[in-house]
Amino acid sequence: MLNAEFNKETFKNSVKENVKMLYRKNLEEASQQEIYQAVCYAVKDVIIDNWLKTQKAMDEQDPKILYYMSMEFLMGRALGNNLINLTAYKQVQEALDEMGLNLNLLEDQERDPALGNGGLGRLAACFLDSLATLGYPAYGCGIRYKYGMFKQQIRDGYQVEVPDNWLKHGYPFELKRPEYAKEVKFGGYVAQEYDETTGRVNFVQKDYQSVNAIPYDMPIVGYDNDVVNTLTIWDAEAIQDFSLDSFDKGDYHKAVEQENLAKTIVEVLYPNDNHYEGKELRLKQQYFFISASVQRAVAKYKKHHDDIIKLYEKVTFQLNDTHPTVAVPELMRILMDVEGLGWDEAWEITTKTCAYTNHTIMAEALEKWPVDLFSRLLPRIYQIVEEINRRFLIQVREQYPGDEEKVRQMAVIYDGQVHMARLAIVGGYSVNGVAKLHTEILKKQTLKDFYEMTPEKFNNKTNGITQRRFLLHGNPLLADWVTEYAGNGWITDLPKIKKIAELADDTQAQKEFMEIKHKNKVRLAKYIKEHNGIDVDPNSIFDVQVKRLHEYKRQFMNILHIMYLYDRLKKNPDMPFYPRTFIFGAKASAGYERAKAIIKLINSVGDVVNNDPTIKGKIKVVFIEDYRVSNAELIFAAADVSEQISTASKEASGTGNMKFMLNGALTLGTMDGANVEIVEEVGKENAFIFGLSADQVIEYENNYTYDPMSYFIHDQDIHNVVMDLISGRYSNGDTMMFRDLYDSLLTPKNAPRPDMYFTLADFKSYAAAQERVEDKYRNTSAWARSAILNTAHSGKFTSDRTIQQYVDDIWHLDKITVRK
Ligand code: 26Q
Repeated sequence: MLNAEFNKETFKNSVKENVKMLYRKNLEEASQQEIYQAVCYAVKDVIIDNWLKTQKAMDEQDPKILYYMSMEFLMGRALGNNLINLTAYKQVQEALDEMGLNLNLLEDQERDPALGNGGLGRLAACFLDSLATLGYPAYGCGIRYKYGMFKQQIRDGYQVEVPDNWLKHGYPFELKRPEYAKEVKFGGYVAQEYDETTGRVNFVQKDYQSVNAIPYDMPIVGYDNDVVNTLTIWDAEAIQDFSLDSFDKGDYHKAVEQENLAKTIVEVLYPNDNHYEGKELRLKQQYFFISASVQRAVAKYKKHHDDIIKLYEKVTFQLNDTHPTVAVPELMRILMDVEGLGWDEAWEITTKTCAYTNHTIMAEALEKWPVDLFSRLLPRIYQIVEEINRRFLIQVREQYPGDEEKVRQMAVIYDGQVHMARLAIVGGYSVNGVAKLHTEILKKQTLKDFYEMTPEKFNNKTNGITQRRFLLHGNPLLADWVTEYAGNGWITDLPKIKKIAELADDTQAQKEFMEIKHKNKVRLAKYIKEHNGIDVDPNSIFDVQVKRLHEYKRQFMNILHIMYLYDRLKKNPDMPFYPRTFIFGAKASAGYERAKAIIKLINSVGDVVNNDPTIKGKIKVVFIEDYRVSNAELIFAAADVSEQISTASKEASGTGNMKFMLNGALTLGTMDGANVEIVEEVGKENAFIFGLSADQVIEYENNYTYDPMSYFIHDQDIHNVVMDLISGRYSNGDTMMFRDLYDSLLTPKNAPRPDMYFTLADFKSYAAAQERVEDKYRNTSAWARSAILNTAHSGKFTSDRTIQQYVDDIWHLDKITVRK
């Protein structure tokens, strides 16, 4: 471990040597980027030893291994995080100081590896951190996208997407492992060939195209325990380049096609969040990384075991949403076509190996693939899915004779489409939701029929976050303060943070806590000044909504409320008003026009409000460009108010809510997702809860009884604020600019109903909750007390707890021990 063996002088020398070796420069000549690279290689040196030791321990101890299959890993920067988990952060900071270098500035040289969209991808990253820290043997399996989540620029108030070429300078922590390459086959047809020696019929894919999947390993450093796990991400290379051989055979075209396939398949991450798009390339990506990962897992198992029948005793696959669901038929294929097992044996192994996590109940996110596309791209896999479906429907009809509605609701293949969630449920041993409320909705509504048939598969695993990145690294001042009063046990045992609850009524502690918050607000204000050119007052309330832009998350309601406040202030300049800085950060999926219109609205309102001297700077609206993991750490640390205002029932869990809470922000939110459990932990007097309940929303949706027009007609405040969308007030007189947003509330053109997300229904209760926020903030002591209690009661929301529950209830793993 770096800490134990850490020697400042050795480290300094290593950095100097690396600069010399990599760039033929000495320190004085090297750029910050070059020094950053040199520091990374010095750190990697230390990690490598533990990485090898962990590998060796796994070989010797032969434990059951988890493969966490995910299309997304939103890792964020590695340098700072690795130093934190090596418990070497402060020492390295000192060493660099002595060399006249600043660790924070060097950290800023690193591009965020952004191989994910939002919640689901970041959850995968937190899980890897917790798995390594708890010492569980696990691999993350994903895709090495050439371009990750796009970089967002705001030009003239509009979002512009810029490609994220994160590998431009090379990525110092990755390791290419060409010796573990796997071939992945697409297209062609399936021939049945009689094998005389075995007397069996073999299914052989012919005329296919294939690519070589090349794994790159990234180290996942556990906290202070010498464990280094691995995230494997797959790159694609052409299997044969323009060889004379294929040219001669007239396969020239095929060679070109395969070359293209390899290039396009890992080119870019689909920037959709909570929205399905049935693109062929997306399905290729899914099968590409799943086939490679399953092949590698089986090969690794076979190195130590000759009894493939017991695969599930040593291997388990967790499917992060339905995106990796082809793992089910792919494992069946390998067990039958490669390993020679019969259907029943293969099915028993597969259904004991695969487990599925659902992350959404939004209908538009449910993955369905047209049968023609699916069968053309994956002919053998499709045959297997057909057989899974055929056998499953026999069961359904046996259990519910004559009930064809059940078949409609449950068939894996129905109406010309393959339903991936149904395949994942049928093909696995566990189905879990990501917060209590979410799991209940799955059981009672979305997946009701499956729950009835196999209740034993269903379970809840409330999400969590890693306190190591989101407090220890992101908020060092608060981390030190907590440690001073409660010891450092919280770093690996977050519930220990509860001890600071004893300080909630202590005026001195309140003062210290608020001073730390203030310093973090100054740090963020500086970032905002540098990046937006806007001056914000650290004494104002920092009211923050950062998350992907989606209608159900209701950034629209937030900005409408700001328009309402501004209007009131204009009409009544002397009304009591506590200065507020409204901070937004959000990326909209590139093709999501309404989400983009909401970004434009936020920026337009900001332009008007921020530049209106008559309101004396009492309201500021800031849109932080390119919200991502690295600036998120600064934002959480500086927040007073955490906006978690989704339409109840729509946000499966949320995890930003937990990061804010950990950093002492008070939740302003609906009873949705994990907000319910946050309030349960901290007490509703330490949060601001408003709006329709999930049951009320679902009732409205089922009965079609919601009428936003009546709010518009009968409530003067609502009328005024909605009319301001088309008054030209925020658009230099252009009354059409926000017309679609206006229409969406009252008379939508392309939606089944108006105000799908109940913005007008919740508006007044949101405004009232905002008044309670202001009242409370005026009482500094009361606010500080609640803020301390939020941090104190965040113990449940560590991903360490989540992972331990997955281990206990689903995976049943044993810890590995890595010898010093
Ligand atoms: C599907 C098909 C084609 C293209 C893209 C997609 C796609 C990609 C990403 C569908 C959904 C997602 C992401 C979903 C997501 O992030 N869900 C969030 O998961 C979090 C972790 O469990 C929860 O906290 C959030 O509530 C949930 O919205």
